[in-house]
Amino acid sequence: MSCLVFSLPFKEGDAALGNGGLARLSACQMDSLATLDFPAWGYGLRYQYGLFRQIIVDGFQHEQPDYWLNFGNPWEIERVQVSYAVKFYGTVEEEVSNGSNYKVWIPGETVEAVAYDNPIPGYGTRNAINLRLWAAKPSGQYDLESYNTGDYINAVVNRQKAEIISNVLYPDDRSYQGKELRLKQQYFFVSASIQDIIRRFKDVHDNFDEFTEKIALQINDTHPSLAIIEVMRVLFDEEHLGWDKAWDIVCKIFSFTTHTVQPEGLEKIPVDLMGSLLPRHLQIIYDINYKFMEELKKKFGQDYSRHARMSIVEEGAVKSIRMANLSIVCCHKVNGVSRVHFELLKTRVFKDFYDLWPLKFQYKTNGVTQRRWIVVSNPSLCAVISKWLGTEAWVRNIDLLAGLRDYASDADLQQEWRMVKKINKMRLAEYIETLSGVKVSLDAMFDVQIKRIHEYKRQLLNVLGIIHRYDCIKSMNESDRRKVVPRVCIIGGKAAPGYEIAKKIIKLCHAVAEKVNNDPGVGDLLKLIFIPDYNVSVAELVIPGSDLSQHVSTAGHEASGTGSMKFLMNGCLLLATADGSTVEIIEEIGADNMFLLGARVSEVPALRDQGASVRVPLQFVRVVRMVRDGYFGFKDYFESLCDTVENGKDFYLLGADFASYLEAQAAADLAFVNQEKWTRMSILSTSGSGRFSSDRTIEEYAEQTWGIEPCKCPF
Ligand code: GPK
Repeated sequence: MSCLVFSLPFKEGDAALGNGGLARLSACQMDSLATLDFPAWGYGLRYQYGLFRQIIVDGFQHEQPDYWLNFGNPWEIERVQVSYAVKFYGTVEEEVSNGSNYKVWIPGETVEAVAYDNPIPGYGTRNAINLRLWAAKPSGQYDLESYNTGDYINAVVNRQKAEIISNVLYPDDRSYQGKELRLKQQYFFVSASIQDIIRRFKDVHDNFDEFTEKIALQINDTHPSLAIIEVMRVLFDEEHLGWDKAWDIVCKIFSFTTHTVQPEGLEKIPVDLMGSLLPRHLQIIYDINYKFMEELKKKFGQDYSRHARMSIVEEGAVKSIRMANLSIVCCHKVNGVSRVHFELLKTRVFKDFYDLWPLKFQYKTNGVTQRRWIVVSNPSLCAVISKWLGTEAWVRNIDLLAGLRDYASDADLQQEWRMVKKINKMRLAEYIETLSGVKVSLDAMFDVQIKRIHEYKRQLLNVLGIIHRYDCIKSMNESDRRKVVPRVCIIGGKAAPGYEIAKKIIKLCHAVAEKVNNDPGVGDLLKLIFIPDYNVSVAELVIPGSDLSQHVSTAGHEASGTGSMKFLMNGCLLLATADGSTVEIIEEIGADNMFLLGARVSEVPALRDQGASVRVPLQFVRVVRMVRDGYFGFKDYFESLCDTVENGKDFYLLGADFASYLEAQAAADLAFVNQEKWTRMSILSTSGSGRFSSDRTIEEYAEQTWGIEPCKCPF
């Protein structure tokens, strides 16, 4: 039995407080907000256990808890004096005040939220913004009854249970199982943040007249969308502003970004759960929905199927609240995260809403921060860029990177560029050797796919392509073998603990690696490395050391993708489908400077309709057969994995795209042989990456969605 447990040579572990691209995007955006001098704060949960650590035992993923606070966290400031009571359960009662009826929520449980501040300093500015994370603590309000009746021990133990709320991050991105603890986390986060925002506003204002001018709240996917209802509740029930005034404020301050394409990825909360945990919120949701349905009737008459599709309440087997519909109804803007995503929102996912409110819908293509993804993670490249541009100003003004275009064919720059890549490849090769014992050749093309494991991201396509490459090498004569471009294929990513097919893909990577890496007949021509516990620190090491990176989701499934942008900035060439933000990357750097493959978004539905009769190349049939027949062992275990791509069940179209995938890989081989050409493409990738800085995304949000301006620190 082999067991790999690794720690990186860095000073501290990641604060792994998110799952994948969604949270990493926020991290980049916080850096941009601070650097561009915007007056903005981020709110989140201070999980004690971040995303699980992935360890690999005999090629299988196992999850270990990530108790990241073990050695303390020097970057946070605990604000014991900033804490709020968060209520759950209980009943709603009527109260008469000043001759009017009001609802009063009598909670059944109260938990305290304590603030931990994480300052985010901007680059080249005195501005620092705040990421305020909430930790759950027992409420300060003692349950006098149990203390008085002498059940002291139980009373203390029960108080400790409160801390469970912020204990652990749910590791399944985009699957929502209607778990009570998850909803509790969401409301805990939302209630504390809204109380904090309103308190900070009230510190300097006597009434709510300027609330909509001073405050803009961005809902990052639907997870915090209860904030909308919470503001409505506070303004209506507690501040007694009246329904219309409260509603007007809510509609003006909230905007929503959606990050998904799949309708099944949209969050739904069972009504029973909502009614028990948050009884007053459920009433308010019903009231909002009633008014919305009235509006629909006026606009579309008796089109009941349309009403049913658009309703915030889903009347299915399990009656549920559709959090995306709620967010669209209440927010003044709905943003997608790339142009392709925007088109899909308009024509498929939220078509009915787009018909009703076309002006609400916009998109802001995602971006990443060059400060972390070039300056911090690739200091050698940073130095070369600054030298050739004659300035470091690109660190704050990314558009300047375009200036490198003029030197893309310059022999001196090319040489320095290659040297940087070599240094980074050496660093990565050392890491690979320490963790796997495999020595890799620096002359090989480092071909990388690192991201969460999902069927739609098609890591399986990559592995099947590697099997094909292996199969070809095995059948070559000596002279053909001399023409093979050596490859080091690197795959990394975590599978959600309950996502069986994703876990099988990880096992297949290991099974194939075992065979290929130990085949003396293959040697340096092909190596497959699975990097365990992929996280941001690993990415900082891997991305600068990559030659090629893969972003091969089935077209129409990746809302945007941001990993590709990090590779692009680091001069790694992309092998990609025309999906998500890749379509815009093509416009910036040109299709000639990357390796495109696969069906386009518009072609996917027709291919799916063909089912089992879709054209699949023989090579595909052969490599799947090798896996099925047990060529890599674990014959029975891989059977269900093979079933997902054969016999008309290949929903993600691996078979249909396989020939094109192999062609793109062959084109990459050909380009790599010509190092001048490759280096030119690499320089053009970096120089064309400016549009994909989160600085641009944030500037668009500030102008088009929030209506805010930079506010320079006055001292
Ligand atoms: C989207 F809906 C979700 C989710 O639950 N988790 C997640 O990481 C990602 N995402 C998308 O998959 C990416 O395409 C996108 O770039 C990223 O969010 C940020 O928008």
